[in-house]
Order: sequence, then structure tokens, then C-alpha cells
Amino acid sequence: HLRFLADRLRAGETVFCGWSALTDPLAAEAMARTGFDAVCLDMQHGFHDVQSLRGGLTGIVAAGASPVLRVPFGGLPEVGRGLDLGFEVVICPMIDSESDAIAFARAAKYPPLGGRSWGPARAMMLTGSSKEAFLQTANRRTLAFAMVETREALGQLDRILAVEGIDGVFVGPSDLSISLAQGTSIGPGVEGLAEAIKMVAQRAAAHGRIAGAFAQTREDALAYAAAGYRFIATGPDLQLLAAAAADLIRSLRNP
Ligand code: 3PY
Ligand code: MG
Repeated sequence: HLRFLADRLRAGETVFCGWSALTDPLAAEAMARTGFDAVCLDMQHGFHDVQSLRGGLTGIVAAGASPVLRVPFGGLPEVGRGLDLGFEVVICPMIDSESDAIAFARAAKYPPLGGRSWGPARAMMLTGSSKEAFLQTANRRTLAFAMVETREALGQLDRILAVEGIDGVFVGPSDLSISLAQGTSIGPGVEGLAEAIKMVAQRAAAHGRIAGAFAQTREDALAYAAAGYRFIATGPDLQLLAAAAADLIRSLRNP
């Protein structure tokens, strides 16, 4: 593809990212072929592992979309492995404090922003650059998104956003709702969730960072875009498949 997702987001474009839980590379490729700007392979709640990332990334890139990775909880080793494979964006779950954010940035960025370790053989094939050129451009070509999905993270939001090497935040509304409701409830109706979602976009903009969020529904995706979110992920492949199948069988039983 002509431009990296980082360039498009920094230019202020709104990008939509499909979400893949299924490890068959055709699932991610099918989403990438539909016109999504990017597709995220999910190692946290999806079924992806280091093996399935390779084929999934190949399908996404072949379809002209940008490859995005969500690492597992605490998955700092997977941050470097994912970037070495050529993922353009890495999303890290449950970044609750400034020190979590610093550890994530350290894994995702080469010095002076961090301490990423060298070994991007596959990523260099994709960018076609020399070692020197790769090293000089990697920190700005790739994006580190810290997930804000707890009450603690909201409390430290400005400090998380100020960490050099954190390019953006990514709201997980399910976990954030559980945290705000102290485990008594989940979902968009939880008190304080809507305000928190608006506030995160404003604070991100104030720090010159990118606001991203996971949207459960089409309506949420459009509301996030209107609230200033620029990286909007939605539609896990497994759920889309199940929903389309449910519609089809319902319409066949009740023609
Ligand atoms: C959440 O809503 O908690 C998420 O992590 C979305 O992927
Ligand atoms: Mg979550």
C-alpha cells in the first residue's frame, strides 16, 4: 500500500480497522479485501498465536490493508516480535499507569524513545529499506497504542499520554465499563462510561496523540468518530460470521 497507517492517522484521517479472532489467514484477508483500512489480529481474546500471525499478516498486506496487532495481557515480548514481523500498529491491553506505558514504549520503540531490540528481518522485506533507513524511520512509521480500559488508567491518563513513544490510546469499552461499575455491570449503559469515552478523545487531542477505540456496533463506531476518535476498530470476524449466519437461517425458517 502507498502510505503507512501512521502517516494517514497523523494527517487526521479516520481509519476503520477490522478485527480478527480466527487464525485461518483467509479470515483476516477477507476483512482486508472488503475495504477496511486495517485489520487487527487479536492475541488477547482472539485465537492468534505467534505462528498464526505470519499468515494473517501476509493476507492483510496482500489485500492492501495495514496490519495491526493486539498482544496478550502483559505481552511485551510479543510487541517486538509483532513489529519485527511487520505489524504497523501494536495495541497493548490494560496500560493502567505511567510505568506500564513506559515499559510498553520501551518494547515498541528504538532508542532514544525506547529500547526495542534489533531483528526486523521480515519487516525490512516489507518496507524494502536498508538497515539504516529502517532504523531511522521505524519509530514514526509504527504506532504504539496503550489500552485505556480501567478506572486506574483514567486516573493516570495525562501521564500515560505524556510518555514519549506512546502514539495513542485505545479504549476498551467492555473492560472500562466493568471497572467503572466495580464488576457489577458491563456495557454501554454503565454510569460514567459515555463521559469517560468523550474525555479520553479530548485529552488525547490535547497531548497531540491519536485516539482509538473498539466499537461494539456500527452506531458506536460512528459516535466515536464524531467524538474525535480517528482509529476505530470493529466487527470481530467470528461475530460477523455468526451474525450473518443467524440472519440467513432465520430468514430461511421464516421466509
Ligand atoms: C474491551 O472492550 O475491553 C476491549 O478490550 C475491546 O477489544
Ligand atoms: Mg479489554
